[in-house]
Amino acid sequence: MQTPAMPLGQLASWPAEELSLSKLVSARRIAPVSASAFTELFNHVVGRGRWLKAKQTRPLGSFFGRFWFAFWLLVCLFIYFGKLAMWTPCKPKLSNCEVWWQSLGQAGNQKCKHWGKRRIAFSKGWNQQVEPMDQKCSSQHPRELFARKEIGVFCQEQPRIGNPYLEDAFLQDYLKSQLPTEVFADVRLDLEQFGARVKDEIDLLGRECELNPPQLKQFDAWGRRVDEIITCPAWKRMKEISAEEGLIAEAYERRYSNWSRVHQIAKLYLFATSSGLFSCPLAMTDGAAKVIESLGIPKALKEVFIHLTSRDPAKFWTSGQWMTERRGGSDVAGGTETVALELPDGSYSLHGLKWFTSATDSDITLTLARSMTADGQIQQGSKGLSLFYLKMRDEEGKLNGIEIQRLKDKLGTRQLPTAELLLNEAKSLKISAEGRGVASIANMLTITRIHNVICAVAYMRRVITLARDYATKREAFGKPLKAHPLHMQTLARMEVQARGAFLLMMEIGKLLGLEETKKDTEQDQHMLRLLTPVAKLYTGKQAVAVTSEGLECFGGQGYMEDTGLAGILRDAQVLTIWEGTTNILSLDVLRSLVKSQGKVLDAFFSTAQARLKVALSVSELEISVQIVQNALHKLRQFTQKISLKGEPGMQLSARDFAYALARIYGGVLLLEYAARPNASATDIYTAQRWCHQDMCPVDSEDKAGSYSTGAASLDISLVYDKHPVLKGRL
Ligand code: MFK
Repeated sequence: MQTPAMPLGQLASWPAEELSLSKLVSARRIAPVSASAFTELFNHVVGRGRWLKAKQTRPLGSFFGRFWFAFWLLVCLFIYFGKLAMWTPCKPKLSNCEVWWQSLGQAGNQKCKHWGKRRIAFSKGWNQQVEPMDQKCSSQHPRELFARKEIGVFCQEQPRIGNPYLEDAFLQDYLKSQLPTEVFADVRLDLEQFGARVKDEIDLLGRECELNPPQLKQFDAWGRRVDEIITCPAWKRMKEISAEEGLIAEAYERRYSNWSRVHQIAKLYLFATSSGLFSCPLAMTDGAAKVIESLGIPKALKEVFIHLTSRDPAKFWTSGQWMTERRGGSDVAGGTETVALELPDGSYSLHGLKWFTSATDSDITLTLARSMTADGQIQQGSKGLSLFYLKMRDEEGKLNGIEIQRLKDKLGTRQLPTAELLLNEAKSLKISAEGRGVASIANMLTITRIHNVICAVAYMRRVITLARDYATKREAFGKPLKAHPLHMQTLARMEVQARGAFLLMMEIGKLLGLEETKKDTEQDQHMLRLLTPVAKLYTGKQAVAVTSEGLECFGGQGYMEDTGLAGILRDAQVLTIWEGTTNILSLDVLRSLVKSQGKVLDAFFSTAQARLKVALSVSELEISVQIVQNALHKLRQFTQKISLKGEPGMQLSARDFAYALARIYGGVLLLEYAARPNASATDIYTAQRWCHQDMCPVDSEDKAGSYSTGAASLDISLVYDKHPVLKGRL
């Protein structure tokens, strides 16, 4: 029901005690008020207000009264806008990318405002230090604290990365202790500058790659088949940066002789997790350059080699490595169906379907195919495979007899174009001897497996860096996470794994550098052959374990995509399958044993024993050295025993055997490192902690009967236990 309009004049007759703001407002609402009428009201209030009436004569009262009215008006406005400010959501209006990664020191300067009891309290931006809000708010009324319940007032400061070189004390100390002084001076400077670039530029580009995955445009607007892989500008920029920084060139220029590989690996290690997966095409580019170099850089490939190892972004090429077909990527010899028909000019035309091809936007690729003889014959098996080189596009930019069927929909590595390709008259060059395809591409596999190790160690380092930073910012149960011993124990265990893996990675880098500068011994060659698959399989698995543990350190935030954390685990998962699964790599360890007639293992035992002697001089390391020596002894005994059982027994123990090699050699390297003259207490602690794992799982599993006669059939029974259909097929 509408209240009858009240003439404003009537108000003048009201006693001052009965006048209130609400009444005035109500009067303003119900009666049409002109400007003059409001002036009349204003005069009435200031003229007849209780306070004024008591204290002032009318002319003077009019002046103070106006002042008083203006004052209260201002207060009302202040309260009104203050409340509005409090309701302003503290959720940054930035893209996911900006919120998480740009705010790692650059953007996301959003304010969370809070109306305190006596003053407006501002929490700081996402990229600034936030004081504990609960202390500030403790005196506030709960209604005010959560006036917008879905937001509240608390914003957790996110973890951040700094210059990855400067933040990695272990890397710095390692390089200082290993590199010749003058090399270290150069390398240190380069890595520090590169680390700054990773922090300020590359990391943001990497995040952009993640948020803008590649797309396939198969047809143009007029129906023409174009098969264009559209990548984001950040991905293209990564290619330029890779050239500018000499991420491949460094290894082939060899300006630091055998130490160039260590330098390159350190740089790739800093690059990998921020690279938006550009680490993948770089791995294959390095592998292709290695294959061409190991072939003596044939005349036909000289230009290609120059492009692959160029520091000029305009000239730099990347390479793919196509090995996987529909029948699978492990059994390459059994699964490769692609055929190569020789053309009159001596080149080849390839026909087949490549099921997974990574970084398909690369400039060139190396791939396997079976040469077809003039009478249409092809040889099956490994001996029928040869290695071919081809360019992706011709001079006009047209695809070289290649149709891109689709881009793969992957769990992780979404930044990276992975495609399924149909080769239909793809013009190529045979670059291996006939039937030596697998042996020739093995050079590429060695390099890409080493890159896999680099990425694995880098992922461990990244998640630890973020988690340890977060532990200083996140509070639970009244104190920061870093003050909770159990949380710190978890991080310390991750750190031990990362350090052991790091030393394995660098050891391989040293051996590779020696091999490439012909400074290696026969023992070094055996160690490189053995340690490459060992480190690849072990670090790949550890990367998944450590990144998974690392995500847990962020609670639910670690599971969120927009934090950028979940992607680390998704991406790390590929490291166990790229370049061979754990089991395939375990079998490769056995292959190296068989091919070398046990010499790789002899090299392993003698190198390990010799390096352990250094650590014996440090009393705090004595027990750990004994543990490793015992493990070596058990491993030797096991090897002798299992070799009598022949192939099946060896296969069953292959994975545990490889794990034993990784744990033992990781222990050897950590102990030796902790025994150097200027080692720190944490170096010693790391070595001790590492050696408390099961150092020889192949021995424990053997004692548990895992390789006994009948173990394999028991495994089958367990896996298919009472299965309604499959059990009957066994
Ligand atoms: C971030 C970094 C990541 C990098 C990104 C790259 C993305 C690209 C993704 C991929 O392309 S994944 C492809 C993954 N596929 C593989 O890694 C292959 C896995 N399968 C194997 O490794 C098999 O064991 C293998 C293909 C090697 C088996 O083939 P065969 O023909 O049955 O092997 P065989 O007959 O034992 O060996 C043939 C020759 O190669 C022998 O030489 P000889 O003829 O002189 O005796 C072997 O000694 C030699 N060979 C095999 N593996 C070797 C090797 N030589 C040196 N090192 C090795 N690892």
